Amino acid sequence: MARRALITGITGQDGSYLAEHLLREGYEVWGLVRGQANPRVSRVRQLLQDVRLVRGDLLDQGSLISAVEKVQPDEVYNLGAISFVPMSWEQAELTAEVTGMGVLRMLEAIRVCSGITASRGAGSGQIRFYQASSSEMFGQVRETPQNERTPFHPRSPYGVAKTYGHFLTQNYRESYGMYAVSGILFNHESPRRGAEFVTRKVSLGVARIKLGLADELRLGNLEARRDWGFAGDYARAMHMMLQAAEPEDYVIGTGRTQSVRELVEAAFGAAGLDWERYVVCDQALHRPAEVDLLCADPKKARTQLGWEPTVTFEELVAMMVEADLNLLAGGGDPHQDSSWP
Ligand code: NAP
Ligand code: G4F
Repeated sequence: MARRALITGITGQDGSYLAEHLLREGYEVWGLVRGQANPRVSRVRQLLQDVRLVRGDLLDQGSLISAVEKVQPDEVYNLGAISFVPMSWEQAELTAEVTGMGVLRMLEAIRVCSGITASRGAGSGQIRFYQASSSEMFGQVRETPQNERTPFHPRSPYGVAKTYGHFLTQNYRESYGMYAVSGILFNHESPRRGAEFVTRKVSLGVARIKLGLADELRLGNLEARRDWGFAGDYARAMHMMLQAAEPEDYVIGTGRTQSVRELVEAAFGAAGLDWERYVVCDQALHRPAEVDLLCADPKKARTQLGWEPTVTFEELVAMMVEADLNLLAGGGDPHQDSSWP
């Protein structure tokens, strides 16, 4: 019988790549979707026709219990979150509820449905749980590069909520013997990335300027550095983590770091444009507290899981610029578009 996976955040970037990967691996894939008329669900229905959908919300404990009871998954991937860092200052409480408390509700749903208590721990054949932890937990970094033992110093309500979810996942593993792991993933991007994140904002900006649809691109802090990889590679890592004999946490990243300025240079360069003619620095886009430098040490994932990234930073930027040139030249709308590449 096919193994069954339940994914929260199926309408997001990572949910789509993970669902594709698991379908290729022969899984029966279920996606949790929220709302009574969520417009992003049509995107999932078009791209991922073999994915089954179940209604539920990370804010609603009962709905998660019902979803786990209905799907009877072998693996649960908790990707659902308020994931845009600036929004976490504007809606800090909602971020804590979805991105932080949502992890507790999902773990509780698994625990209750599996009949696990402190005295009767999880046995073999239990549901395996993956939590989408983030390099934002490192925040004001204590060392570079960052590995699984680097202390956390989150710099946003989002980072704090992720840190709660991370420690809670570890705690359920230790308290109940559950197979619960966190992937500490560094920034990963693709042509399916939300338009609010800097890589996609830049690739869309470049495409608009190249096609004569805009004449400037307003950005915030150009000096921040990130370790950017391709989302498809990172979805593969999530699955690999849940196949390991022992439940452990892993850092996933490329080990290279680039500044936003270097990203901009590469993206405009890919379209044959000089960025300095178009980019406007806007103080209003700076954050109350910035994460200045992220750079992964993914050695553990490489040696224990055999995971390697396959797409370089330069290839990723070129892929995103090309995809957005094609999208906009074809009259597509990145905010409405229901056909993902
Ligand atoms: P994304 O594109 O922003 O997707 C977020 C998903 O969360 C969407 O499917 C959204 O569904 C869902 N969601 C929001 N509120 C929810 C709720 N109340 N109940 C259930 N689902 C809800 O994010 P992503 O880039 O794919 O990232 C996936 C996960 O990895 C997130 O947890 C993110 O924080 C984490 N992460 C991402 C990165 C990265 O670089 N991409 C790095 C580290 C960690 P709707 O369509 O219903 O809004
Ligand atoms: O693309 P970003 O918004 O991503 P950020 O804040 O690093 O968070 C992403 O990666 C995390 C993993 O480390 C995830 F956990 C999280 O869910 C999300 O996927 O911003 C990247 C950098 C920041 O330093 C920001 O200040 O780009 C800088 N930046 C400069 N101008 C900008 C802009 N960011 C955005 N979004 N928009 C700008 O105009």
